[in-house]
Amino acid sequence: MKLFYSNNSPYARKIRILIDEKKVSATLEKVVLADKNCTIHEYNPLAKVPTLIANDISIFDSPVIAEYVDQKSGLPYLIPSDFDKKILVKRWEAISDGLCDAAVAIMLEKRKPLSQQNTDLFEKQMRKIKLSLEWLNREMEGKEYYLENKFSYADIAAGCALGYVKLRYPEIDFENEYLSLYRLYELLMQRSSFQTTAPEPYL
Ligand SMILES: N[C@@H](CCC(=O)N[C@@H](CS)C(=O)NCC(=O)O)C(=O)O
Repeated sequence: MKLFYSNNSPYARKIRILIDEKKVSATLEKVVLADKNCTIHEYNPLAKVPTLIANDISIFDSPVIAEYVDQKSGLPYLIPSDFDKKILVKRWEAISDGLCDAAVAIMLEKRKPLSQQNTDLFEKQMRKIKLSLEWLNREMEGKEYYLENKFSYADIAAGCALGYVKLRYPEIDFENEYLSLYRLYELLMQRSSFQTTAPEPYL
């Protein structure tokens, strides 16, 4: 299988971490989305990363790719097969991805000339970020990992969102405002899969 990813994409980082954690044999191809010669649209009409090529089809978006990679790579499964547990993990992924969506929306708006920027958008998206962080933090209280205190794809999804929010908003004081998330992120960053995929400033 082949994964197209870009350096700081939090959605693609989830899959890179999953591939690493599950020791999947895959080719990782970095693309630069802003590059005019980027050919990602040939594999994904939405021209987004991550995109996975496997068994002669392209697979997107990240929640679908994660299911595919986890199922095809065998034990240990990081997305539980038990339906109720799986829903817990997938809703964590939904909040985490939504957190990233809000952070990306603000970043794209900031790239516009000042006169064209929509200040209502900043407020609306920032509220989503704060409420989601509060929500995730509450759910993590008293736990080491989210699901049954065992490392799972829920932690990967939240960890990637936290990494991205920390990159874009270094001023957020996680240790004082979201202590349970702070602890989770510190724990995750001890894993080599998180260290080798950490987002880089200014990319
Ligand atoms: N829901 C998608 C989001 C993927 C996404 O938006 N990726 C960004 C990079 S962080 C992208 O490819 N943007 C290019 C574009 O929207 O044209 C997923 O989870 O895979």
